Amino acid sequence: PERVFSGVQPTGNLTLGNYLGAIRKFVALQDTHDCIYCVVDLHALTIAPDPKDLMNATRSVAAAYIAAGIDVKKHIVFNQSRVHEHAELAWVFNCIARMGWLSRMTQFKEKAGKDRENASVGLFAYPSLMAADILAYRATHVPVGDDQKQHLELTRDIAQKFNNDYSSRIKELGLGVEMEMGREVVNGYFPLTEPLIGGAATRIMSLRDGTKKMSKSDPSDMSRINLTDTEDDIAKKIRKAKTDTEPLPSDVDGLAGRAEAANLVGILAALTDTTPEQVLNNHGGKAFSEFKPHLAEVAIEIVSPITSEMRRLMADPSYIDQVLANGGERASAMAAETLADVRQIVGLIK
Ligand code: AQP
Repeated sequence: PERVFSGVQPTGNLTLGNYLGAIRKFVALQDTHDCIYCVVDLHALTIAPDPKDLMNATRSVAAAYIAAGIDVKKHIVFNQSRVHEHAELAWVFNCIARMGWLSRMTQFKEKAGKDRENASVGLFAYPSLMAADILAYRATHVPVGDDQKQHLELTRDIAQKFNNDYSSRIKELGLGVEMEMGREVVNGYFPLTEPLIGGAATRIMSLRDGTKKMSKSDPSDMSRINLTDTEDDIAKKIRKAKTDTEPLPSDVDGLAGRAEAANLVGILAALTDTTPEQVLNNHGGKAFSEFKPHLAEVAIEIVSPITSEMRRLMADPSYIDQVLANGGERASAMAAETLADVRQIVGLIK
């Protein structure tokens, strides 16, 4: 069966990038898949957040999931730290993953900066924990933005090495299925998870710099649209978004070398579930002074109902806490089965 897992870090205000690149896709997958959506609070510890901010941000991501339309009865929503199996499996994976693999992760290089010696071990080992999040549920598909592609490849590498290293043990215990791993056929326990990266919103860029990802941790609030922004904030940020002075081109080839223009076109395409081609069919030739108010109107129409529902849910977080507790119980039951198998496979007595 196809099983979807994904997560968002509670590390600040969610952006339109997180919504279009991830949460909107989470919602779309609900009808066809069994879905598990996590608020990855253990991952957020890598930036040493203030404890109260972390708790608040954790509830806020859960509120965004619910407000965006995730059905918490049918699917599972919970916070990562509740299910101790994530941390346990991450340790096993730390012993599978190689230093070289993790050293090549561009997110680590970016976030650690120049002072590598001073980066936390947690930041370095982040992708092992992410692999554990996914594989604790033996998820087959993970909807993410383009920036997470490399981490997903690492998840596959970890699954593949685990399956190879323990192939005969997995067979002996009758816990695996035959899988093709490179040129060999082995008895695999973990699936090779597929990323789901697609649509117009794989990478929403900063409103101030079309070459940088829109990110919750960007120091400039004008660089992003937050899911908590007011309608006026959204209109202002789009009005002030950096652009060039040319009108919009009539086809996508004309967007080459125009990163900011391409970004605004991509945002409208993602918001309206169309393509940049279709956006340019309708808006090609228009000046930004005409295009931006339209984009703002559409963004407000989609974001505002989510913002107000998030605000309503956050006013009394008891419902959110109940959702997280209930989701945590259901997730625990599933992850516990995986860990029982893994303990047997690797030889840990319980
Ligand atoms: N700009 C983006 N465009 C498309 N998708 C994006 N995502 C993030 N930014 C964009 C996707 O959102 C999901 C959750 O991200 P995360 O919070 O786990 O971590 P991140 O990718 O590091 O996101 P941020 O906003 O950039 O956070 P900070 O600033 O804390 O590092 C992922 O699926 C991601 O691809």
